[in-house]
Amino acid sequence: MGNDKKSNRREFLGNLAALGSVLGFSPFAINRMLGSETLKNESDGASLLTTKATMVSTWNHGVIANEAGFKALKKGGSALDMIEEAARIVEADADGLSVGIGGLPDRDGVVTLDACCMDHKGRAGSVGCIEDIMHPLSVARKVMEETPHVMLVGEGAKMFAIDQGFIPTNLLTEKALNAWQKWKEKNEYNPVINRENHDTIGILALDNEGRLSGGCTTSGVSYKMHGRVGDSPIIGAGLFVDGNVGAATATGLGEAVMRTVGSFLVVELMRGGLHPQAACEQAVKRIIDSMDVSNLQVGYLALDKQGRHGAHAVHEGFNYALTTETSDKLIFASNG
Ligand code: SD4
Repeated sequence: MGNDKKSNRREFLGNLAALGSVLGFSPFAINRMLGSETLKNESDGASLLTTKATMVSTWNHGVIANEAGFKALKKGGSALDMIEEAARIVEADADGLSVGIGGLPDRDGVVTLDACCMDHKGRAGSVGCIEDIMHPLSVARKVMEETPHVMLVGEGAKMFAIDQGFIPTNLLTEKALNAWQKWKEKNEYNPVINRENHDTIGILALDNEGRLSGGCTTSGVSYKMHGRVGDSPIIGAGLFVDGNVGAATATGLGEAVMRTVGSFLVVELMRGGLHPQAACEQAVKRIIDSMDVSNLQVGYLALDKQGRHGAHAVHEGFNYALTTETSDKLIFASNG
């Protein structure tokens, strides 16, 4: 009975929202007219209002990632499926010296990967410093869905992946091996973060039901110390999603992001009412105000529940791909 009442009310609000949209009101205006309660689905954080699917992903490889994500959506996938498919295409690209196979190794010549994902219900999964597994974000999703834990690391993460049917693969390509050997000639311990370094992909997606999800997958900073874990698999640092507010992801020097719990900060600023763009700017400012940034880059990317996005970086050079059902763009983020 109670459920009937709830679903009648939902149907009523849904119809009202549809009417509002026919009359040309923006989703934001419709939400305001219906009261803030309608921004939330009481049970799982999904929107009651019809939303247009939107995806944003970091760097140039965001373009192919978003394309894969939208393919998953068209096959009936959720925002989380969009994230996973987007990650897999980039992780499987052996040519890119970054994510998944082909990623540059640590200073000992070992490729170790970090990844995580989070959905609109606030469920999260993560793997840190995993070796020999090409699709760490898919393993992170398994951690989220098949275990009572959030994070598995190192050998335990690899064993879990193998248990789940992932096939161990040599991730060190000849190209990455050559690059590492060249780096070893000088053997300077200085983990490299270029301003246009593409070590990571952070992906945020909103599906047509208003569900938000996010993912982040990386080989981490090149030539890092063996065992080093960056921000990318740390919930709240490299990624944070609140299904009722918005999602954010980070790229750049993980240590700076972890020290300021960057993605959580961006989402909390959106919760306080900031537009995703202003939220990213504030989070970057927090870094600039608290450390020497002359030698580090950090970029934030955010997407809110209304489908609005924003991005901002410490220095110029950070770009991201924005895809909706009708457009596809590669955009340079503001900086400073
Ligand atoms: C890390 N944040 O491991 C990652 C690296 C990165 O673009 O994003 N590079 O610190």
